[in-house]
Amino acid sequence: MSDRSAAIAVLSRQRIELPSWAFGNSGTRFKVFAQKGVPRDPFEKIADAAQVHRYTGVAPTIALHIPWDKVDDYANLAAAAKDHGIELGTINANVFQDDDYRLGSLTNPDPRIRRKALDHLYECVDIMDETGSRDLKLWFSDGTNYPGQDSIRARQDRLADGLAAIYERLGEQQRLILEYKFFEPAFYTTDVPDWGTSFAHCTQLGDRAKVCVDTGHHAPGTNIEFIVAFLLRAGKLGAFDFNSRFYADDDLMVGAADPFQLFRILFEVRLGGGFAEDSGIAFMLDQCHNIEPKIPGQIRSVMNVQEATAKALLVDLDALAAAQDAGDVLGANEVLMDAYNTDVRLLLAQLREDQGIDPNPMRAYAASGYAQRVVAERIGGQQAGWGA
Ligand code: LRH
Ligand code: MN
Repeated sequence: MSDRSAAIAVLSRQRIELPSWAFGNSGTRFKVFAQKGVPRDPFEKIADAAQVHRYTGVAPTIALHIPWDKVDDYANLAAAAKDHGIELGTINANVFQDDDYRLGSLTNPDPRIRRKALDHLYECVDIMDETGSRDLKLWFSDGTNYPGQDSIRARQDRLADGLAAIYERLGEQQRLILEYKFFEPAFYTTDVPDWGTSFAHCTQLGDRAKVCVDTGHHAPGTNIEFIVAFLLRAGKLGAFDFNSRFYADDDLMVGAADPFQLFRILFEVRLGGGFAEDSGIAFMLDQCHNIEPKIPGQIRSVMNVQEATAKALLVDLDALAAAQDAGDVLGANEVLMDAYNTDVRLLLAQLREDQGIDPNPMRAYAASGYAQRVVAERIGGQQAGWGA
């Protein structure tokens, strides 16, 4: 099978999960800009996510964030998603927006606060039981701002105890995905600051604990594809939160700031067997469209992942291995750059036609009139947002 037909096989079964919060208003500490037509509840977020799947064909699930997407009946929400042709995906816990978590959640010196945080995580697993979701994604804003504020070691002990308790609660088919981030909102220590800390905790917990690589959560200059290669080799890569950044956790569209980095990351995913149907890796977007329209922003982001994936799949592995074995440094680099410099947009347009969808998703969505319709319909009510 040529690289091209193998690439088309992988691309046709690619699945990219969308973040519900990308459809709500978002911003920075300076301003959260409200946009007309933004969803007011999880049902409208699902309707918008379904538009992205309708025009890309590869985004059939939406990740929820609790309590941002809290509803009385999650089975009803799952049914609404099905009516829109998509499904509910990863459940994201939120122990970073309550005054009680000022000094931490699972790592808080106060056992009463640790208990409160754990109860929220238990509630999230209850929700997974209702939605049929496989993954509980945990990101902890926990950390300190000043040296001496708390014991780094004691906080790790508390974290390990809390993670062990929630891991114990998971069902056979359920997984815990532990996300790391090197700083913010804490500015001295962060309790899960890097892949090594997440990897160590996940290894201690067991097989159903995996690491989440958020591409915006590394110190500048970090070689993320090395981390991906290492975690794949160890069988501990569980998920990606795709986005891009020029400076910090900018949460910009994936591939927008550094398309070459995204290509290098996805090439390591290919080499590590991450595109196999049973790899179990969740490819998710985690972005905020602070100033740009949100649904087209998600469509463009999905297309950026498709394009980087296609280029990674077109690398001539035999030629690369031959050059590497021969110590031909420039030859090996050229093989990779040839694939990266390949224009794959025609291949993807053809794939979409074969899937029975418009070859140009951005143009098709713009022509659908959906954006104008929701602006006209969604009058009043409380627009969704981070509510930070
Ligand atoms: C933290 C994070 C995490 C989510 C949040 C929306 O920065 O990446 O994945 O919970 O963004
Ligand atoms: Mn994230």
